[in-house]
Amino acid sequence: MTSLQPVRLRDYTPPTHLVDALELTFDLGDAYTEVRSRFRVRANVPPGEDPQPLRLHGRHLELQSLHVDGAPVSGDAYLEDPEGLTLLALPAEATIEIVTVIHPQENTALDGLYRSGGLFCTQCEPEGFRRITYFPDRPDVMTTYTVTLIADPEPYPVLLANGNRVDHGERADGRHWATWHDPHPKPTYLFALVAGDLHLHEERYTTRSGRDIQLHLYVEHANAGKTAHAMRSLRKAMAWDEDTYGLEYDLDTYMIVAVDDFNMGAMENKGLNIFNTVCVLADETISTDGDFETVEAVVAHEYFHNWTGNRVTCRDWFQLSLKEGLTVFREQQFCADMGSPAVKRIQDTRLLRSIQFPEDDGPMAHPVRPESYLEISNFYTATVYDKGAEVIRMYHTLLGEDGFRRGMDLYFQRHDGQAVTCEDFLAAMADANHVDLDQFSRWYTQAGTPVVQAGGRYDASTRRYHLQLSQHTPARPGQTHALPLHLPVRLGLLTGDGQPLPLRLPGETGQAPLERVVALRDASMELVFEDIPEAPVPSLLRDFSAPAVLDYAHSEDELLTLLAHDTDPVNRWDAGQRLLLNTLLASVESGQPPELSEPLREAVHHVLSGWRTDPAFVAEVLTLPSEDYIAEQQVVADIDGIHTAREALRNRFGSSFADAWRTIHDQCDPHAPGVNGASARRLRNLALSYLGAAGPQGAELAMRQYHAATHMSDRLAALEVLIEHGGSTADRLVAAFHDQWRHEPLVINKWLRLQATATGRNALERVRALTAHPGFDIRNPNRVRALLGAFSQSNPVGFHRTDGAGYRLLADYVVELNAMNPQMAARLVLPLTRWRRLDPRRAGHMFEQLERIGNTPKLSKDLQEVITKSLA
Ligand code: 0A1
Ligand code: ZN
Repeated sequence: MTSLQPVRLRDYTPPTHLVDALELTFDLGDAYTEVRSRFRVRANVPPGEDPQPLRLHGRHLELQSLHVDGAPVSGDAYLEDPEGLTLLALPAEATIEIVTVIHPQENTALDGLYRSGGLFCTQCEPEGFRRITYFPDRPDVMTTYTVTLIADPEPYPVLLANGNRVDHGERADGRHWATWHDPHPKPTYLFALVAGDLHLHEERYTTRSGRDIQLHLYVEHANAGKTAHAMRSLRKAMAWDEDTYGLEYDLDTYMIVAVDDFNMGAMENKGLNIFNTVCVLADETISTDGDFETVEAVVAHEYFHNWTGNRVTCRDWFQLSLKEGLTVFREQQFCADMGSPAVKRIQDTRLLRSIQFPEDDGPMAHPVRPESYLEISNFYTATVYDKGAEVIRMYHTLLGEDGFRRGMDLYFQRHDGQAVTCEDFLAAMADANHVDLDQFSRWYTQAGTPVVQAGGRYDASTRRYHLQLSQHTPARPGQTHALPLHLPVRLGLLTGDGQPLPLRLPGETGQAPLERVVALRDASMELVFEDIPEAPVPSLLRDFSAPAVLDYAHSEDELLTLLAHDTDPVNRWDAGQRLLLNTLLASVESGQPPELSEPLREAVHHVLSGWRTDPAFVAEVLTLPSEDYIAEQQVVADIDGIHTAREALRNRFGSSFADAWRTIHDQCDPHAPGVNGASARRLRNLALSYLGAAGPQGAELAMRQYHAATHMSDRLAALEVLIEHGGSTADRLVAAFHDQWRHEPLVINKWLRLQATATGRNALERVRALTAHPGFDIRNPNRVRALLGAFSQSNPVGFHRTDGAGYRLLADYVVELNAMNPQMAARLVLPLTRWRRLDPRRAGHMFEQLERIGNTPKLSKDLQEVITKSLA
């Protein structure tokens, strides 16, 4: 590997030139596309100073012509290199005209202008625009766009770009064209175009101030019947943002286009959102409840970006979390309001612990605002997105609902139309509330998961409870000594039988609150609570009030009290998870089957008896911690021991509570409308999976459910049980399932995933065989994620085979994708980077594959960065 120079935050300099307006013309052809661009630049220097050279980024472009102020530019007036052009001697103001030729048909990286099915579409975030034409491709250069598309009308009747369509027509040669104008200045990464033959689902929406907006959702004709849920979600998101933040949409048309080849979930291009089909299409025959939730969340997320991302954007890519953390937080708030806030918060917590904590503990660890990168595409991570959202949530927790809103209002007031930094956001929050948040800024600059250590001492003679809280953040690569964070700890105290205690601090009079948010700012602090009648049970970091690990030695009794009585649903769930985790870890360590203590058994019965009140919450509490999460608790993961222990506990759960599971399966109504139906199916399918683990009757029940199912959630849950426990009939069902759904790519994704995650001795052979199946396509990211992503991330026993064959298989595809789609390759390789957490034999096999990938000729920057960091 050659050594490349990273891009560093500290080297940031403002743009040398500003662009006033950009006109683009795309002549979209079968063999190639010609891109004409014309823009006016102004040197961004104080009057009297000489303009600097102008850097135009560009990759894989064929330059046809280059004019400045109408005259061709001679070869010695610019420098050309593989990453772009530098114009050396420009006047202070100039008009630049460039013609390039590109080949979207050959663009397998799905970055820039490319083809998906019969469509032309684009993906420009973060640096795809430079694959379209030469331009300052950086988010702090913003301008208005006028875009003309020219294409054959028959294959491409629909021609779309950002903003409003201002003109269209036909040409003498039979081709047609459309011109779009976006009045909002934007950075390149928000540019988009689409051309193709698409079905349009059209509705109208009236904003709170009375503006009439056209909502246009475009899909391929075959998917015409699957757009209702996304459209409904969009309307809800628009109304929610008006109600919650007073934010309205700002163009006349809001467009969404679904494409099946997409590296990520969706993209918030101004007025023209491009979505992965997975995040738009939904109906009950092909989608699970989880899919419906994903569509609602992603549609809302992209819509919310219109203000947090587009109206106020990022100065540079180090500030990515400025828009992503904030938008994920807004999405979380929205989803909580649309469904169950408790269940949503539990899911967020689980995601952070199972994905982000390991990332922060591994070789790719980085702060929410990274300091350097080789390839920015590698930083669309759980840290930037989800820990970033937790950082925003902590402002909300510390400042309260109204204080947070004041900060948001000031942020928009100050920065609408600008490209800004995380400091600007923090300053708006601080200034609007007249508070000092300087220390809080460490959340942006320090990597690693902080540990909050707690210890309590009760003094019966003074009736005081002393709570000691301390924090430390372990060393991370490049960060030996972390400083204390400004960390909100939401807490309460319970009596032994579960009554909440008033939290009176020394000197306080009047009614004491039952819950407090304490700001832990030093390395340690002591809190004293008065009038405490008995040694209390502390409930700490309620609602997961900071993205931290809590280290407090709760006894089993204390956890049982919290599970049964805590007023905070996240800590009730967490107490249950800790009890199960302790049971599982004890079994892994002893090699003995897991023992359910009598009090734990009773507690589970008690939880189960409440299933009618909140089935989805009960399902969360009674879902066992994942194998990965259990492994995270060990220094060296015992892959097989964990699987054995967890399977044994599943079996025990199934048999010990069989009556309750059967009652639930009988009485939960999977046909109830709306969220109630989804919650019912959730719990009912958990019941089915436990019954399946307990014995053959479960498999029979699954068979009946499979044939009776009208909802994909129920069909898939049954098939999953049958694959694990149904013997040879499962093979026939799997084949029949494929035949039934072969024309629905979204269902084929599920079909691949189901087989990739099924355990059993021949998992690897099955996955290998599926790579040759016509339903699999290495060029399609959804298929790659469904088969290879799922196998490597969700089938620990299969993937971590001791002979290293799982690692070899993954590495084979990483190497193949290196040339084809570097972004996908760099994501797919991640499971191999965790070698330090495995036993020497497995670690050795992983290391070998990393080295092998590292030696691949023409290794992409994306992979170089991941491989170098993980071998270091
Ligand atoms: N900004 C989008 C995510 C996204 C990022 C990169 C992409 O291509 C490399 C595509 C989409 C979001 O947060 O929704
Ligand atoms: Zn986003």
